[in-house]
Amino acid sequence: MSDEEVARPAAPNTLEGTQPDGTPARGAHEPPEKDITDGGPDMVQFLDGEGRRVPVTEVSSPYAAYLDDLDDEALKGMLRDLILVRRFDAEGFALQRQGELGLWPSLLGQEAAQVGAGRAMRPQDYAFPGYREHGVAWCKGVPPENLLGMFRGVNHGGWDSGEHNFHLYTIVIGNQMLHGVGYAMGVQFDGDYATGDPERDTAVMAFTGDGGTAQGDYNEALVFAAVKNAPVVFFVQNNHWAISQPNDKQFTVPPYRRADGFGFPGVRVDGNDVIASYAVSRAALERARSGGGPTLIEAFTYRMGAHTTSDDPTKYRISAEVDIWKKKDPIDRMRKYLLAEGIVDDDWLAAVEEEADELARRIRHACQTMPDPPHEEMFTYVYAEQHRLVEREAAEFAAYQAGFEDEGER
Ligand SMILES: Cc1ncc(C[n+]2csc(CCOP(=O)(O)OP(=O)(O)O)c2C)c(N)n1
Repeated sequence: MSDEEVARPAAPNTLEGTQPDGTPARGAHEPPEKDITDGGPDMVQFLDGEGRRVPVTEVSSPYAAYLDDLDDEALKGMLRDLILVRRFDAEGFALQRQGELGLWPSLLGQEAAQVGAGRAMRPQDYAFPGYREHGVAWCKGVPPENLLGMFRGVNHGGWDSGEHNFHLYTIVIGNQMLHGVGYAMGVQFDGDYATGDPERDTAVMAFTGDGGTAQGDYNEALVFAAVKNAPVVFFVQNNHWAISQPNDKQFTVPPYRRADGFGFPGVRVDGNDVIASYAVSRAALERARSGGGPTLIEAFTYRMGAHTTSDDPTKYRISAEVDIWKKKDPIDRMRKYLLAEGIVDDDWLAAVEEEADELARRIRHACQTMPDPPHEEMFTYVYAEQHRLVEREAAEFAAYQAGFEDEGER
């Protein structure tokens, strides 16, 4: 041990040394105090951590029929989605580290929850994301490179929400739940639900994290959805942390059970099991489209990386917890399942890896060559129509810029 190490005082965080009250802290490699990796008997699951089909239970049986719709091509498509989305996300992270993006919120570990939900949606169904829903965006057909613009600071969103039925990312926690319910009520006013026409009937899916469930907006949205019987599915990705705040700082009753108090069903699904996420989402979306009203889905999952590239989870999270979740990896389990069933083989997997490399190259190039927008453009899309305040601000900004031109002439 070097002199420097001997002289170093115990770190004042809870991972080593002592806690603020003087008691010894838990070591980084001790097991978590309580097992947050077990979703309990209410959780719908079809594939275990090893990629084996688990027997259908009373809890999972209402959803099992939806798996019949998944032929080999659909299953392969889901695994391909998982692999490509993970690769896209890793490239976003790398681009941030290389100074090409200001920030990146990684979805590492949450791919299955999102791909399952995204694949269950029909083209006319509308998604309202937070800022981490890259997998849903992928399934809704948003070009992945377009997700980078806002994080690069060159636009306010980067895609046409109406074209993909995928709203712009929302940074204000929980706010998108209100947007989603508002849109769902619009669907009701237009009569675009419960007609029996599969091309017309529409549902909305609004996504948030566990932290979002503590927000006022979230709770207001659920009240409105319930009393209006709106065609909306609330999809909570319980990734166990809201930045540094664990679940027990956010609720005393888990999100899926709180749905009961609002007056609609809540279901907990294994968010690392893509086919379970798909089946539960299909059921909830069909219920919404046919006039049955809202459902809350809690996808029990884990944020494997940092909250964003600005965060350092080693300051508040013990690594033993992460190690347990690594064994529940959503891609490993789907890969094992499809290999064991003979639905994919090594050649197929190698081809998808090659496709992932190509995707990474494409988005890197797109990111680095994104043009800087004219400054005036920041005023262009604030409101759908002309707005006096925005016009005044734009004029003030133009005058400010013109001041620099004068300076250059002197
Ligand atoms: C209204 C509001 N309050 C606080 C923040 C700061 N903030 C950004 S992310 C975050 C935690 C969100 O956690 P969670 O909802 O679990 O989503 P996750 O990022 O884990 O997916 C907070 C508090 C914010 N963006 N908006």
